[in-house]
Amino acid sequence: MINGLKKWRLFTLMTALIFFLAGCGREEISTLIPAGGVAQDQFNLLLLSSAVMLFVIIVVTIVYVLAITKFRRSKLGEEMIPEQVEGSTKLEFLWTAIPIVLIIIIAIPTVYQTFDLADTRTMDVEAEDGSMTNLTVNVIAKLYWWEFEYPEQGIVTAQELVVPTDQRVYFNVVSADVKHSFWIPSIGGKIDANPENTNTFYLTFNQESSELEDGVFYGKCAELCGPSHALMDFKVKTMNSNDFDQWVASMKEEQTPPSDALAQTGEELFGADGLGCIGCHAVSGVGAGNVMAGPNLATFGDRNRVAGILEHNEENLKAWIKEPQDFKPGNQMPDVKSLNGGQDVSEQDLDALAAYLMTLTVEQ
Ligand code: HEC
Ligand SMILES: [Cu+2]
Repeated sequence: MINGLKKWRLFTLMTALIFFLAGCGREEISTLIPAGGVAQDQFNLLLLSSAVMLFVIIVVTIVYVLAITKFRRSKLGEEMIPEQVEGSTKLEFLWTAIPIVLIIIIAIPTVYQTFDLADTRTMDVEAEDGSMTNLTVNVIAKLYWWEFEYPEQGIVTAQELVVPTDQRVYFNVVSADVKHSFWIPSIGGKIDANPENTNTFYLTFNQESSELEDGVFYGKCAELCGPSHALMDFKVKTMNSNDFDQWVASMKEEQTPPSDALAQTGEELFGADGLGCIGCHAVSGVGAGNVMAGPNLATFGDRNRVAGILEHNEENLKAWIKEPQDFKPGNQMPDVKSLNGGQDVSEQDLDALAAYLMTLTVEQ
């Protein structure tokens, strides 16, 4: 009975584990399916150290099994005294040397890669015409969202990082408040986002995100930063350099004003004479980082999520505007009622705001 119960428990545990581990296999977010050069290097290190550790486990297990099967007292008799090997130079030498060799096998590539992956010397190398040769993105982490500034291009976006494939992209990572950490599991990282200093590293993106099921890679905050830490997600769109240049160009273009009446009403509500959302949210892609209190919404219509977490549709958008605290406790956006002087905002007005925000797009 006890035995049966134990087996049953083990079975349940293993089944639970299968479901748990099944989550590890998603292309958009798995460190085990690297989609960039840095991720590949990090993954190779992981394989190497796992192989070495597995080797140690196998050898120890074999020795252990041999010891308990071959050298049983019941087999060898009560009187048997085994050969005494205390102080054996040969053995002492072997079990000192083997671990040293194993550690060297792990250490050399690890130390090499640690320095190589942190090598940002080529970051500021300028092309003949003075423009940067490499793309640099300034990442600003905020409670609980991400801002991405492209200083060379003079544009800024939020919640969705857009980068070209097949070239190095350098990142200057800072925080505007508490400590966060920038991590794109299938591409590389993590790197701390600190308020007091800038951390710099690079990543390469090999796969276009349009090939993925969701059309985006997933990024995360990897440093416990507050009640909504687990919701501090961002997305990454990777595209070939032509498409990227196109995206940059349309970010710089002025937004075409909405043509339908509902969205026009929404634009008015959004503005300074309406609810004043514009005081925190820019709707033009041109600009610098760390200026506005809220995410730049110039590409809101192209986003994959609302606020980084909710499915991107008007229902969720309206729910977010109404009560942001319901979705991300502790976030810095006021609810719409308080922006309206404590008065409830009508469903039509929320519809109008949502319709307007959905027209904000730079992708064709
Ligand atoms: C005091 C500044 C402030 C005001 C005013 C403000 N917001 Fe926000 N808003 C924020 C902040 C901060 C966030 C990011 C919250 C987070 O994700 O942690 C945000 C997030 C959002 C998002 C999600 C952005 C995304 O990229 O998914 C939308 C949409 C939004 N706000 C719409 C509005 C609307 C509409 C109004 C006016 C009714 C408004 N906001 C007023 C600060 C503000
Ligand atoms: Cu966090």
